[in-house]
Amino acid sequence: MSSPISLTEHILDQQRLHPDATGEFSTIMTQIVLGGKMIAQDLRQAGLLDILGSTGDVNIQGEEVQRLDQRANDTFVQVFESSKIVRTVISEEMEEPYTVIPAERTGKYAVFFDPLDGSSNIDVNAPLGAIFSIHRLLPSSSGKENSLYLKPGVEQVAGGYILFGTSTILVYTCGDGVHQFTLNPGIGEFLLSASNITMPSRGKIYSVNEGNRQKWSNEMRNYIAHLQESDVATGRPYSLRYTGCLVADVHRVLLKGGLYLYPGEVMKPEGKLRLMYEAAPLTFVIEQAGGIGSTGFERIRNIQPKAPHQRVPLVIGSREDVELAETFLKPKIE
Ligand code: AHM
Ligand code: MG
Repeated sequence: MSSPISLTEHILDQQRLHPDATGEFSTIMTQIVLGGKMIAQDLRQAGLLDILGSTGDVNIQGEEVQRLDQRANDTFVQVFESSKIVRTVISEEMEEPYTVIPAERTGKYAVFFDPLDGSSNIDVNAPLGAIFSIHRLLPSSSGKENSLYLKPGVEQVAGGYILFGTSTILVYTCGDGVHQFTLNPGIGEFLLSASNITMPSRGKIYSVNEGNRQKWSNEMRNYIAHLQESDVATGRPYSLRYTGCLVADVHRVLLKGGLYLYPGEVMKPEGKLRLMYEAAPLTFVIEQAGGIGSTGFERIRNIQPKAPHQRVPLVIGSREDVELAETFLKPKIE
C-alpha cells in the first residue's frame, strides 16, 4: 500500500516544479486549507452551538445572511489577515473588496471566494461548500484597483472548492490536473484521495431548479424536455438530481458526468450565480478534467468581468452534454 500524501506535501511538491516560486502561493493554499478545516469543525457542531439561523442582515446579493455565512466569511478573512500575503480578498459576503495589504505595499495575489455555498442547506444538515479562485496581480500595475483583479477565468492561477458532505473534501487545480483530498478528522489532515481526475464525456444526470421552469426561455424549456424524452440510443431520459448546493452538484458532475444548469431567466437574463467566485473557479476545475463551463452562449473562461459580484448563467459539466445544451440555447442566426 502506498503511503498517504497530505495536501500540504502535495502543495509543496507542486511548488518544487516551479523553481522561481517564492512560496507565497503555497502559503495562500495552506491558508485556504486551514480556513476549510475550521469551517468543517464549526459545521460538525452547528446544531449544538448557537450558530444557526439568520443574522438579520441582507448581503450585496440581496440575500438573507445566515450566521454561518458570516462566520465562514470571517474565518477566511482572519486566516488571510494572519500572514498578510494576499493583497485583496473578494467575497460573496462583502460588498467591497477587502484590502489585506495596503496598496503601497506589494502583494501578488487576489483571492475570490464564496465562503459558504448552498446557504439554504445550513439549517437542514444538507451539503454545503466553499469555492475559491486565486488570481495573480501585477504589483507595479497602476490604474484602478478593480482593473488589477477583474480578469477572465482563463487567467486564474488556481481554482477549487471544499465540499462539506458526508466527508469533507477539497478539490483544486493549478492548471496541472484536478486533485481531490479527503479530510481525515482524526489527524486533521486532508489526504490525497484522487489525482488527475478525468470526467466522463457524457452523463445521464441533469441538475437544475426545475421550479423555475415558468421563468425560463422557450429554448431552455425545450432543452430540458429533450433530456426528459425517452431514447434508448442516447441514454435518455436523464435522471434529475438537485441538492441546492452548487458545489455538491458540480462535484457529482465531476465524478459521474452529466451537467448542472442555472440558466438566465426571461426577466433576469444574468441568472443567479456569480462569475468570479462560483462559475469561473468551478469551470477551471471541470475544464481541467475534460468538461466545459458555459453560459449557454459563450465560454465562462473567456468572459471579461466588469464587476466583482457580476452574475452569469451557468451550464457546466460533461463536454458532449454542454455542447448539446449550447446548440439549444445559443440564439439562432436567421
Ligand atoms: P449561495 O452561494 O448564496 O448559497 O447561492 C448559490 C446557490 C447554489 O449553491 C445553488 O445551486 C443555488 O444557489 C440554489 O439556488 P435556488 O434555490 O434558486 O435553486
Ligand atoms: Mg454560492
